[in-house]
Amino acid sequence: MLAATTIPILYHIDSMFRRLLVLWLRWRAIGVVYLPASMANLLLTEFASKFLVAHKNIIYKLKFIRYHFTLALGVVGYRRPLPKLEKIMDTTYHDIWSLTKNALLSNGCDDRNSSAVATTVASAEWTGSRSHGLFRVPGYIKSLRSRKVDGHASPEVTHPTPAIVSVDANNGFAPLALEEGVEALTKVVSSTGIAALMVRNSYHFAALWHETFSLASRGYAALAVVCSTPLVAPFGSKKAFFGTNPISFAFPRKTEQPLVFDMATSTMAHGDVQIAAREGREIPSDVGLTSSGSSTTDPNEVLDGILLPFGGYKGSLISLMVELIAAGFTGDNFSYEAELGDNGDGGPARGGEFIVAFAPEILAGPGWDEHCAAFFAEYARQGDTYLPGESKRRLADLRGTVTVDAEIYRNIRNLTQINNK
Ligand code: NDP
Ligand code: PYC
Repeated sequence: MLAATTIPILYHIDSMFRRLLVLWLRWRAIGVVYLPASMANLLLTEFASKFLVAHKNIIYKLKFIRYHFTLALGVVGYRRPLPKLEKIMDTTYHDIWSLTKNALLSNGCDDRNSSAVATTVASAEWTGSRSHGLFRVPGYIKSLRSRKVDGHASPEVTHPTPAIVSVDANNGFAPLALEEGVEALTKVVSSTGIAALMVRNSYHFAALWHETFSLASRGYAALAVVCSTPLVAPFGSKKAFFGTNPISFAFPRKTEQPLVFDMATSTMAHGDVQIAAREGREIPSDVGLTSSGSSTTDPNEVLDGILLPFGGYKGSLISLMVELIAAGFTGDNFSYEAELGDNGDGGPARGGEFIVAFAPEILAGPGWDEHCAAFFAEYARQGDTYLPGESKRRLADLRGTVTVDAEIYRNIRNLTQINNK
C-alpha cells in the first residue's frame, strides 16, 4: 500500500529533476540551476533507491541506474550528439498529397475536403510554387483546430442566372468549393460563351492558377481574382489596406500547353517574404517598408511593416480593382473586413473568389486557335520573351521527385502524429 502511493510520487519528482538535467546538458549556462537541483535529487533518489530496493521494484532500479549513468556523463561533460536533421529532401507528388491529406484528416477534416486541399497543395509544390504548397499546410491545420473553418463543409452550387454559377462554401476551405464550381462553370460557359463563378464563405490560402489552368485545359480562357487580409499599402499610404490580391489568367491552346500566369499585385507575395525570412535571405529594397515607413531589405522588417503594390499607382489601382471584383461582386469580405472578423489563428482568411470564363470557339468562332497561335509565334520572335505556364508542364507527368523543405515536411508529419495518438 505504502509502496503503491509513494513510488509514483517519487517517480514524478525524479522525472522533474531529470528534465532539468536534460536542459543542463543542452544549455550548460544553467549550471547554477543544475547543481543545487542535482544535489537535492541525489539525496532523494538515494532514499528512493533504498526504499524501492526493499520493495524489489526492478523497473525502478533500472531507471535509477540509467539516471545516474546520464548524470555521470553530464558531470564529465559528455553531450549526446543531436541527430543531424536535413534541411531539404526529395519526395514524390503522391507523398506530398498523402502527407497533406493525412494531416488534414487527422485534424478533423473530412475526406472530400482533405483531398481537394491536398491536390491544390501538391500541385503547387510539384510545380515550384513553394509559398503556396506544403508551407501552407500548418495554417490550414490551425484553422481546423481553432474551429474557424468547417472541415466537413459541403459546398452548395446554385445558378442565379443561366450564365452565373454561385457556390456557397459554407465556411469550408476554398478548394472543394472551387472544384465543384469550376465543374459547373465549364458546363455553363460551353453554351453561354461567357460565364462567371462566384465563391462565397470560403477560406482561401492557395495559388489561383489551379482553377484557371483547369478551365484552360478544357478549352476555356479564364480570369480569377481573390483578396485576403490587409498586407499592402495603397499608393500614397503607409498603412496596410489591400490584400496581396492575386490575378490569374489562363488561355487555351489546342496543340500546346495553355498559357497561364498567376501573380500577386504586391511587389512580392507575402508567402515569399515569409519564406525569405525563414531562410535568412534578403529581399529587394522596393518590396516593402518597415513599420516606421523606411525602406529595408530585411524580410522580417517587412513582415512587421507593409508590402508595396507592384508598379506604383498603376499596380495599386489593379489591386483596388481586385478588391471590388472579389469582394464587391461576391458580397463577401474586402481585405479590411476579413481582418476584422478573423480569429488570428494564422490560417486562411474568409472571403470570396470571382472567376470569369470565356469560350473562344463561341466568341471568335472557328479559327481562333490558329489566329492566336500566330500571335504567340510573333511574341516569341520579339526577343528573350517567356510565355508563362511552362512550369505547369510538370503536371502532365507526376513521376519522379521534387525537392521540398524537410523542416516543414517534418512539422506536418508531427502535426499528423500528435492527433493520431
Ligand atoms: P511570381 O512573381 O512568382 O510569378 C508571377 C507570374 O509571372 C507567374 O505566372 C510566372 O510564370 C510569370 N513570370 C515569371 N517570370 C516571367 C517572365 N520573365 N516573363 C513572363 N512571365 C513571367 O508570382 P507571385 O509571387 O506574385 O505569386 C505567387 C503565388 O502566390 C501565385 O500563385 C498567387 O496566386 C499566390 N497568391 C495567393 C494569394 C491568396 O490570397 N490566395 C495572395 C497572393 C499570392 P511561371 O509560373 O511560368 O513561372
Ligand atoms: O502569399 O501573399 C500571399 C498570400 C496571402 C494569402 C495567401 N497567400
